[in-house]
Amino acid sequence: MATRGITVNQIGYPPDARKTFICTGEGGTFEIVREADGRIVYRGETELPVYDEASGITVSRGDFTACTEEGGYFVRLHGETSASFAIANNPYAELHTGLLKSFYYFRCGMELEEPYAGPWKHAACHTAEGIVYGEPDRKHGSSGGWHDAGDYGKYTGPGAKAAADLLLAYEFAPQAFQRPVPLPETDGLAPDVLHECRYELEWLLKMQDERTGGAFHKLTTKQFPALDVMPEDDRAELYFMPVSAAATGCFAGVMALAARVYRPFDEAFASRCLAAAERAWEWLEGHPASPENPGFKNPADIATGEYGDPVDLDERYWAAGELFRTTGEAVYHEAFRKLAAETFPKYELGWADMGGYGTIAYLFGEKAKADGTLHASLEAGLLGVAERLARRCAEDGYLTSLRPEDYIWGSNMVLLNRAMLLLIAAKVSGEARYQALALEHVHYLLGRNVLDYSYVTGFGHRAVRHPHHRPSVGDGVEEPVPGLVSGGPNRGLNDDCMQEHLQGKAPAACFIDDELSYAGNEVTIYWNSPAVFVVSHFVK
Ligand code: G3I
Ligand code: 9MR
Ligand code: ZN
Repeated sequence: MATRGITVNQIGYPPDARKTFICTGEGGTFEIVREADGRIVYRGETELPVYDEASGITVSRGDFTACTEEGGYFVRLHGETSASFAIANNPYAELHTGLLKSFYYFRCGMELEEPYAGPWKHAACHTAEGIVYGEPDRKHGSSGGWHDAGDYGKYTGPGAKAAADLLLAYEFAPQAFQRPVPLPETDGLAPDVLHECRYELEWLLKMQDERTGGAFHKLTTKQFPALDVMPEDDRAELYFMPVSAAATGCFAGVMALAARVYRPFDEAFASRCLAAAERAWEWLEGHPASPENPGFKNPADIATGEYGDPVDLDERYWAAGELFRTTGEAVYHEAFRKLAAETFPKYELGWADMGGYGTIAYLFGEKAKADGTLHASLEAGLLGVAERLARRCAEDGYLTSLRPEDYIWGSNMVLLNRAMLLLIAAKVSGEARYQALALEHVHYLLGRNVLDYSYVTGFGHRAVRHPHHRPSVGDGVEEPVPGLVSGGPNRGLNDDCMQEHLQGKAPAACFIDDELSYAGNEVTIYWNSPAVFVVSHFVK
């Protein structure tokens, strides 16, 4: 399907939202046409064209906010048409369920059965014990959890980020999780998001070294299997790689968060999570942060994702903040205040920079218990970041906060993490415009971008179809597993496929829908999880 010059959110827009399409070039008089009967429901003029640095082209925007009647539509301009889209009361409900369901497809260690998985069913995988690296005789149960991405590794930091996003999504926007996915565990008692997340948390608990309380950095085979290998056919030995402070910090953070969220549903599980968090905290106390510690590095015989992170202050800060919020204990407050005085990013929600989770924990914890000065300064800092993002949105041709330099490996996570921050800022300040800007980021993800791609498999008229995702490549099913967020444009062109096809492209155009492009078109749990968080805020 050819790229269209007129781009829209290919799913659609809520009636009361600002509605904009973006087209390449000069624009002019446009029409909004109702699909059912070809009737023109609105006629307007595009705004003055602007040069979009990230895309390397001039674009024009057309505003049709005035159209509020539910229905299917497309944009027509100079005889060209856009993809069709809906104006609907709850347009993202199916998308939201699809994004959440992707975690079920990422599950490791159990059979994905046809009633839930449809054609993407497969046998149980990775059920063997893992070997503690360097201790060939020490083996442990290692099954469960979610595969990280297009590969079958399971990594503690990325798993903690993904689970945290889902738990926070539920805390901030519970209304979005009322419908069953459904999942094998659906019981009508706890919402499915908590069932899904527990699948990962139970695995994460296995990543805590029972001897020391530290968390193993990752559990993977030595090499990546070939691209068409189904999970159940990947039978190489699995290794628990050494404990790292970064992994232990975010392990403590997510377990303390889980203890709070699961308490009303399952007291015993909540207590297990809290005990695990406290034990990990003790490990951190016994292994203070040091600028000399380079963090985890792959040993010479290990080629899977490194997820290296030499700065662990942010993970410690998250752990302290979350333990304080959940327990109210002064020791964690004291630790948090000390860590807050150190210099590291406090508003990032990535797999490496996790300070934002600590800040959220402190800002949304019991205010009466907080240090007023610190609380106010973190709040002001967050709103300062949101203001900067808002200014960038105003400068960007496609209305997102991404600058040309932000189109890196996993740029769609940059996009979605920014939208998360804007939504948090909207909660903190009560400013609805931050929420509206977050929605502009969703529009980009779903097709309103220079490539006219919806970056979510199975959602939108021109969705990516060839993700670097082993099950999608190896299962013999034509359609990829649905609901997966692709990494997105990456100006670094860090794989051979991108190198071959994308030389000289503008940052936002550095993307190819090819299964060989692992640096642009892979999928991961921690690109899907901020998407769930963000879309939750626009679902009734
Ligand atoms: O942050 C810097 C930025 O400041 C700089 O301008 C830019 C220039 O290249 O680089 C940015 O760093 C990039 C970093 O991702 C950002 O998060 C690195 O170049 C880039 O190499 C790095 O890529 C990571 C990639 O692994 C390679 O290590 C991705 O974040 C990470 O998502 C990805 O993770 C892989 C796992 O290893 C294995 N499993 C699949 C997964 C997804 O592809
Ligand atoms: O498939 C791997 C993907 O999951 C990783 O994100 C990526 C970067 O670590 O590596 C991919 O594996 C490639 C390897 O690095 C180089 N040879 C080709 C592999 C893809 O089949
Ligand atoms: Zn598996």
